Amino acid sequence: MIPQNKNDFFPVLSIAGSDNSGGAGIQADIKTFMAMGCFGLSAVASVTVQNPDKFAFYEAVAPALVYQQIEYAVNYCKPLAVKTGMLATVANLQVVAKAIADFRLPSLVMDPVLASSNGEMMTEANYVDILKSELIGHCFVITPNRMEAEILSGISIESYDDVQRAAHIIFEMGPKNVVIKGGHLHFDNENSVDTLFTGKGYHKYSFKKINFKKSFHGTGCTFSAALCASLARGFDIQKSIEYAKLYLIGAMQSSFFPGVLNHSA
Ligand code: PXL
Repeated sequence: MIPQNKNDFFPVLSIAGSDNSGGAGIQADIKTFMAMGCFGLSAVASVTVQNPDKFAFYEAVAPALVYQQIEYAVNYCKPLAVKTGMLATVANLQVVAKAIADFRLPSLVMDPVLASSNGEMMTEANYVDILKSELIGHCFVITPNRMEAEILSGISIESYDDVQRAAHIIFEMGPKNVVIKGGHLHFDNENSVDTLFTGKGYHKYSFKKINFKKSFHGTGCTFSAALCASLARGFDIQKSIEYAKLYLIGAMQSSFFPGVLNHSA
């Protein structure tokens, strides 16, 4: 067991899918954790075959194997924060909820991953229902994009008021905080606006939009991993969102290949 009394050692755990093309999923998480000074542990919940242009195939990892990966990781080194990404099946949602309760895992950041930006729906039919009934209540923060917020809340998001309504509806499902990411929202032509709802109030994070030749793969994974890393390092939810967004913007601005985030800027 790695000792936990050092104030410069920040273990974090990602339970997510593998992206063989390196930009999203667990690969993005580990790169982000490392760049933000954290030690990345992982449990692979699904394996995808894809590149940024085409999502070809995925297979879920067996639930017992997901549980054991978590068990062996956290028994070795207790994470200060945990992130979930593409869990892929209802059985994996359930086993992750069980592991979170069994091992009392702290500061859960859930990227709900209901669809990938390269087009494929990646989940089973009742995935959303089970996510709502079994996992969302464990979350310290959930980070849906526009489409995911629409699916979770059941409302369509056409205005900024709708963003706030959706955040409120999702909050009622039990997470301590909701962040609706602004990447797919186009009410403001100048800025990309992320919205946090804490139950007490709304906070807007407005950053000037930057136009890139090619859109980036893995921005959602990177944002939630950076948020997880900031929480592990002891920042509160508001500062952690700000740092996560700044990290993502830095990785976009320093990109040296179109569409590929640079984690070593
Ligand atoms: O960005 C969502 C996402 C999450 N996890 C994996 C992915 C993707 C998108 O491609 O491949 C493994």
